[in-house]
Amino acid sequence: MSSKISEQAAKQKIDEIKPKLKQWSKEYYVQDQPSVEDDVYDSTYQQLVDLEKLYPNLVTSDSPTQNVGGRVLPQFSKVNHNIPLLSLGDVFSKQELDDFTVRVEKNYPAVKQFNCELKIDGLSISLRYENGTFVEGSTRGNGQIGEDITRNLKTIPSIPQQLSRPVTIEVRGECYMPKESFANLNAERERNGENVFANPRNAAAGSLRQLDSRITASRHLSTFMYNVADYDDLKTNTQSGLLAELSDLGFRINPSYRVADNLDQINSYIDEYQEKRDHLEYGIDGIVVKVNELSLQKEIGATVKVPKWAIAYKFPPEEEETKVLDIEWTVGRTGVVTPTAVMEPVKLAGTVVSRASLHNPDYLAEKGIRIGDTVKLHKAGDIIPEISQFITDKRPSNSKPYQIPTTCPSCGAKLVHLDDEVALRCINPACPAQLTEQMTHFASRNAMDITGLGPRIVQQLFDHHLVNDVAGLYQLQFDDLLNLDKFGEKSAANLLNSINNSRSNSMERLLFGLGIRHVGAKAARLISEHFKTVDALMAADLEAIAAINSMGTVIADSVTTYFSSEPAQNLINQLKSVGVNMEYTRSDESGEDNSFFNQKRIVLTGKLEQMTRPAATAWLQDHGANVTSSVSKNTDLVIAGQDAGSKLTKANDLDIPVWDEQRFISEING
Ligand code: 3BA
Repeated sequence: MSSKISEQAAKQKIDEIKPKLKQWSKEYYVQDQPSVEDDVYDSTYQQLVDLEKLYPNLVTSDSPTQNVGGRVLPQFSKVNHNIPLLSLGDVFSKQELDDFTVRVEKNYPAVKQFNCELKIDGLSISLRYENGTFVEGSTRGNGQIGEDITRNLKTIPSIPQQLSRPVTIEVRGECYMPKESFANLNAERERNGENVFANPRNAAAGSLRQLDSRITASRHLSTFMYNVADYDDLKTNTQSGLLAELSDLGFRINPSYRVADNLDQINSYIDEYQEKRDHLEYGIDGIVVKVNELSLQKEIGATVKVPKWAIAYKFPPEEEETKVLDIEWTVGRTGVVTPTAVMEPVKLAGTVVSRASLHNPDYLAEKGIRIGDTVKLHKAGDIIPEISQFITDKRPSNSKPYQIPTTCPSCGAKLVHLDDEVALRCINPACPAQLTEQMTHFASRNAMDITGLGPRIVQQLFDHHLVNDVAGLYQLQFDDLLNLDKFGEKSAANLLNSINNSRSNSMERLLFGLGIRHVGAKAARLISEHFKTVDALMAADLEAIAAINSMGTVIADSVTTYFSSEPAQNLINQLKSVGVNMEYTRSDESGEDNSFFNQKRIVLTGKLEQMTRPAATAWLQDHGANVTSSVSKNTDLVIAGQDAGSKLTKANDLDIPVWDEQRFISEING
């Protein structure tokens, strides 16, 4: 920064910077949607610090610099880190990594080994234990001051409440959201018209900063610990030994660490995990290389902010250029209208990609994407294709700004924004797209499980005016169906048969099938188990529903709102009159309660080859199993596919029965 800048120019610049920093801070903390990288925030913040130093009279009390700790949310109490959490220096090429190791080895010839670790795409946390008991957990914050998130961290299964020895210790590590949970969470948020998280790290951060820890609990977070602060009783003198010791104490550690004796071994570690990263169940954005010997770490020391004995090598981003051919708008079951970019297919991180969600009109407008634009595609959290930017100078000269539709692509009704939602919605209750989506959901496997009633048939039923709503399914006649495309007597009979069978489904299937906002299969089951009949549920008040298994008010509110609406009441009456069962009869359902899997806690891990993971999960849940994501002493069975990792190791350690996929399949086939 030039010290010659005039006071007037400085003031102008400050006025320009402050709102930006405030906006970014809000995006980062409140909306979990940072629009700029951390280093942009940091350097802009530094600019402000410099300008204010130059002209102290320009410092105002509302300046972001006057808020010690900078980006700390007010709702959580602050935690002072007695030993600060440093940051990691990073490099982006193997040359720079080479420079790092050469420099270290030159200045400290005693350095012989480096420990290589995966760099988990998560959020740094610090956990304090007194005499073996978990007492306080916090975020990294700015390294000095973090937020007290103890209550939320207590909901994470991999964080031990009690260690194996009564030690007083503070440990640091990464809290992350597995890729699968991230994809599921974003898909659900998109269906509900909510903002999606940009990556698993933001999703983890957002989940940890919930004021209601039940929400944190529902987010399937996990942890890997890798560092110890403030502990004199270490039995090891190496980083690799420390990881093993942390594991002994009861912490979850990432098993993929490796001690390297030279740069070649570091490089092969990098190459190996750059290959493997797509198959890991968590996102990594690089690897961390640390001097292995703890005494040497101490000797080498740190600059103000970063240790000089460790460095992060960041993987080059996997990006591909392609062209936007079209922007499609689809109407979901709840009326949310979402744009999808359709592109020329490209290969990206192992799969061919041609579509990427543009989430909502705000997002689309913000990115400024137009049809015909050349764009860069990457995968958020390594799995969800996303447009990262468009390349302005490749924009065709005749290109026009994209016009966001104002009417529903399905029914033509005017689209609206509810409250201050970013989502655009069609609120026409008779919108055909919504009705077909609702019916498809109603018929789906975890709902009424009507085999043969997929989206194409549903569409035809509406097109032929054979149904108006899901109750209409139960009045379909054999002859009606014969008019459908590619429908013979056999398929008509089969469909009628499965519709007929669904009449006697237990209540939780119906409740889930109604598609009430926030009521997933699990909530539907808990509610049905509790109230036993739809009538009892409809008569229940919000508190009674919220109290079930501490379900909370979000779901309860949604349920009571739904049943208080007239169309919903009419639908229930019609379903009753066509003979659909309204009672919880689950224990009577054949094969379920006496299924081997009933009430068992089961963990799936590794790659399944003959069925997808969601299909296996659905099957197990249908047979009464509780499918969980982490192995503990309460786990009854682990089903391990190919390349199973730490969960399998843990199951073996805990003597938990393990099946391979073949064994599972033969059980399915009876
Ligand atoms: N190792 C992040 N810092 C890490 C202990 C040092 C460190 C990290 C690391 C400073 C990862 C900076 C924030 C911090 C605890 C400070 C890792 C990872 N080691 N494997 C060397 O997997 N993301 N991050 N966290 N102290």
